[in-house]
Amino acid sequence: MGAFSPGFHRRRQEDETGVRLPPGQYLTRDFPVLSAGPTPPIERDSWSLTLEAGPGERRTWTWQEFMGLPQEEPTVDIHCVTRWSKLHTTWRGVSVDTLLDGLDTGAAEYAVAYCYGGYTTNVPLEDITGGKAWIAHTFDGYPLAPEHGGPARLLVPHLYFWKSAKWIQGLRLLVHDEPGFWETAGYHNYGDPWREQRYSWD
Ligand SMILES: Nc1nc2c(c(=O)[nH]1)N[C@H]1C(S)=C(S)[C@@H](COP(=O)(O)O)O[C@H]1N2
Ligand SMILES: [Mo]
Repeated sequence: MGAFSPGFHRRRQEDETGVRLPPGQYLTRDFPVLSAGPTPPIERDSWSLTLEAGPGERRTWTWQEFMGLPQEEPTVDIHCVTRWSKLHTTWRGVSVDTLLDGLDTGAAEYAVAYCYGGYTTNVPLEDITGGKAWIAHTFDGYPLAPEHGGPARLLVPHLYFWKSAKWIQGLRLLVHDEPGFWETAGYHNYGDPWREQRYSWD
């Protein structure tokens, strides 16, 4: 008999409520910090969020305006490419749909999230619309900690967590795809954890 029974394997792939994990992931209860650079200091008073949808289609929200938008409280599973997953995480924030509401997105099919500190990441527009992505400012009932992207981060839980840009400053909608920081450094352009799209060759 092998050292690992099928039962053991199954317990590693599911949490106590039977939720399955994407291939190659393990469960963690803590919240690791993964940043390509230092945490940028950001005051809420000088923070703003910008949506660039094309010439003449540009919206900016101050912190107060942003917090005045309709808020949602998603509970989602998150999956980091370094193989940890965290299930049933609770957030509060504004749906990207709310930011785009009434805006003419024209021929745009892609988006780049750009951040205080310079990080960028690209996502197809359809992956951040239709209730699939938020600009989150609260985690587990508390204001999002600076090392986790506070004041606010993008949350795109159905893709690997590097797509969830911390310290988000804006979203730029594009007609052509424009790979971001990790995507130009060998990570997969799309990053679906269920298809294990970790690196560009996956
Ligand atoms: N601005 C910015 N956002 C970022 C990163 C970064 O370095 N800078 N790292 C990404 C990566 S690789 C991961 S796994 C997650 C980590 O988020 P966490 O530190 O809150 O766990 O943030 C993503 N968002
Ligand atoms: Mo990551």
